[in-house]
Amino acid sequence: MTTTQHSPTAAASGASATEAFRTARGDGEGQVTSERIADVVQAVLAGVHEAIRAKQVSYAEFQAAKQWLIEVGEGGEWPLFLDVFVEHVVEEVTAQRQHGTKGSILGPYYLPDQRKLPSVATLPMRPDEKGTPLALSGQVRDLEGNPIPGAELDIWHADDDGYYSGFAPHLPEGNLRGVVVADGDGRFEVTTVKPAPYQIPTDGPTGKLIEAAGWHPWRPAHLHLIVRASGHRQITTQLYFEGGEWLEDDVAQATKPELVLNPRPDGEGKLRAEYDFVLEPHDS
Ligand code: MBD
Ligand code: FE
Repeated sequence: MTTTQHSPTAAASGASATEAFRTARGDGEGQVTSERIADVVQAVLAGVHEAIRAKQVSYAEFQAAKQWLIEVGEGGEWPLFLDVFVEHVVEEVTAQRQHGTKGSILGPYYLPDQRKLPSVATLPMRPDEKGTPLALSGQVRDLEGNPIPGAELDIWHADDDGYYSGFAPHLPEGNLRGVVVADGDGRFEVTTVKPAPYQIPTDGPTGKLIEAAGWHPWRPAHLHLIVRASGHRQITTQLYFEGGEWLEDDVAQATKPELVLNPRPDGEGKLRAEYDFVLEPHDS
């Protein structure tokens, strides 16, 4: 079977991402005052107006932009587009006031309520799951270096073809997703397979824009994690792979040098990587 035969379409994954956002948005809920709306939206519009003047945008270009915006909505690609091109700056602003392990963007493919797993565990996967086995082990600690017993690592990532379960119809529900509960010493060891780099679907409006602009549609291979423990601020982050393709040129600009794993082969066909997480107290 060729990859194309079971490739999820952009529209299918876009619609799923929109649905996932509606049913379970993570951080970011809360009141937005009318003063704040006026202030921020005015600044956004002023930026657009200035770009139109600076670039001398024509009516033909304005209509093409309108057509494209309509298609992004119809394809359900607003979560994809915004998370790829905008979220990294919101994360950057948020991170200015944070301590502990560096965060990164959530992205469009988080799904809550995945299977809870013990501290030493293998993520749910197909019996014939392709890819290099990868074990990630480490410890969750507080800012003083004390272990945090029972901390949760909510993990999700793409498979060896770059697809996410829940957003690609050919994948079983919950594939390569799980919530690993650290032991009494905050330690964990989760086995999975190394994800492939992620390619923005080329058949949807976001992919078409990228192609028309002559950019590339790739994110480096990455693991997504939300690390949480009661009394502590949860960390949304991603881990990358040393030397991986697109690491220095992520379309979503979401990499940080502190978030790069250096996995070593264990001599038995498995890669082993270590990463320790540091959580700060809640509301600090
Ligand atoms: C991804 O897998 C991702 O992590 C982000 C941020 C955007 C699109 C796809
Ligand atoms: Fe991702």
